[in-house]
Amino acid sequence: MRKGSRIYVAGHRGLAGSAILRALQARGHENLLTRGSVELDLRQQLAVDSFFADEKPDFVFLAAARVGGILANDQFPGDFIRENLQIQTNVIDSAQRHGVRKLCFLGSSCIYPRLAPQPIREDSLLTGPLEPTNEWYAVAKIAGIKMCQAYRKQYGFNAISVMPTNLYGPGDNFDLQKSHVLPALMRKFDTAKRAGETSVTIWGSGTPSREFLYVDDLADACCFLMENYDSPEIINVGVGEDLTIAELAAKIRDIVGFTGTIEHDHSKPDGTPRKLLDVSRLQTLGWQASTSLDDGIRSTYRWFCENRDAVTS
Ligand code: GFB
Repeated sequence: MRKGSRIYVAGHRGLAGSAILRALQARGHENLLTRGSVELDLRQQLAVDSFFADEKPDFVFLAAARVGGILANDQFPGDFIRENLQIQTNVIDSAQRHGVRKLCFLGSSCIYPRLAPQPIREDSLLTGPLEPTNEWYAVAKIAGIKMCQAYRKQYGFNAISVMPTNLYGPGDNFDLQKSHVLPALMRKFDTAKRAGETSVTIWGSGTPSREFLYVDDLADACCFLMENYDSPEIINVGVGEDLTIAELAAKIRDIVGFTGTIEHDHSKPDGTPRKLLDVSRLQTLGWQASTSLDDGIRSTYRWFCENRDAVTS
């Protein structure tokens, strides 16, 4: 990517897309293309195709997706499978037909089998049953990976697929029903501290483990891979270590400064017991995450406090 290359970030208002946009701007890229969802509905094939025909981007980061936490995935399976299939099919197909030089597709660690050996290597894909709470989203993302591979094979289209672990950071979704665990717990502890409450309830048993990647590290990895990786094989992006939800809750509680107790709502799902990514392929290429979980949570909490009214209304 040259400084003047035309680079389209699909999903630039989302958690991952906004971080990729920041990373590109910080690297001095000046010819960045973005469209909000009102201006360009990526679920509409004709609209997407005329956008690519008119704007002719050179590079595409496909970070647009319908995403959500464990409950949203479980409650809206039809929306998750349909919208993700629509968005990625339209963007990948139009990108190939209108001469995009390279596309980076963002997947998710939930594409791997529920009980994949840990840490999860890239070759675990399609070796076993998926986690039921998010299989609809996972199947859509697997279709996106396969479409990138098929378009490379048939048309020589340079599309790479990047599999991030659970992301968090500034710009996350803090809706208590739809969000992922980290922003949800941050909001719950912050609300309880400010209201003087004595306990906070978290979902499930607290025993599942998750790995968390700060979103600016993901954006850095995506730029690095756009520059340095040309392969049909998927590649994991993570930090290489995980912790239980109970440990995460205790950490966020301490950073937020809540002093009460933590209760469990066992009627809510635990989801997959563990999903730690094997990041050795990415490390061999020369990239590793640089933000510790403590620093990442602190900076996300600062952002949350500055934007509390907007993100909790
Ligand atoms: O982050 P999360 O919603 O999604 O939940 P997944 C992770 C774990 O945190 C689960 C627990 O065991 C939840 O039960 N948890 C505890 C909570 N308290 C809360 C809470 O207040 N809110 C939420 N959301 N969780 C998602 C997939 O799975 O991960 C997506 O559904 C995607 O498809 C994403 O892949 C990265 O890690 O279980």
